[in-house]
Amino acid sequence: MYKLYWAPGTAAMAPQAVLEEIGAAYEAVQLNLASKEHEQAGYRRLNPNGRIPTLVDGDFVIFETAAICQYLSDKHPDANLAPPLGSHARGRYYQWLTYMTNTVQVGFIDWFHPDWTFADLDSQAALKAAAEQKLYRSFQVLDDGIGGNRGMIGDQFTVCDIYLAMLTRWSRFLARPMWEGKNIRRAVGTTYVRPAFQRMMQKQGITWAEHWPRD
Ligand SMILES: N[C@@H](CCC(=O)N[C@@H](CS)C(=O)NCC(=O)O)C(=O)O
Repeated sequence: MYKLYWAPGTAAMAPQAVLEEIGAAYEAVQLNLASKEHEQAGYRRLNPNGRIPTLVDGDFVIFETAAICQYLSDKHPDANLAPPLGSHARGRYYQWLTYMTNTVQVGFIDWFHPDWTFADLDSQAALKAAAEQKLYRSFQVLDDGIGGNRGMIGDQFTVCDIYLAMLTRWSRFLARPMWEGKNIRRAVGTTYVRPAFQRMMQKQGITWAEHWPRD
């Protein structure tokens, strides 16, 4: 049985949605961000960065959200959450997942937590402003990448779509949320209504509807 260390609305959304998609049994271990449980020595032995999420699979421990999602989808190929190895679609899947984690997610971290990089307030404000502009450019890249397709990887629902939905929910705090991109909005609109994604949100005690634009 897997064990997922999580906190509501964090990057643990994606691996928990993947666990729900594959129908695997798992124990969800909630960490209290306010009391900084994720920074304590016991958790740092699992995740030396003291970040959420972490997955434990027997005596194997893995951190980094995108890595956990890929590990789980590879272990459960029947769930069909990744294109076939060696296919162009698989290459595209790597491209978008890498872009979302190493560019977009990092942009969100700079926007939400400029204090993780700079101590002084002026530098924090400058980083946040720059991150926001970079995020808007990356939202456009994602929207153009989806184009007229159903989701990020053609018609196939993959881990990339789950990741995109997670990032989109985070963007609700920005002046121009990701759903302003019509292709992102269409793609994510088909993800957050999935029963697995809904179960993840229900288990995390988080919502979607009030953040989503009304037509
Ligand atoms: N690159 C890491 C980033 C993880 C990360 O920064 N997680 C946030 C939650 S979304 C966290 O641990 N925050 C701790 C805090 O706010 O103190 C990953 O994808 O797993």
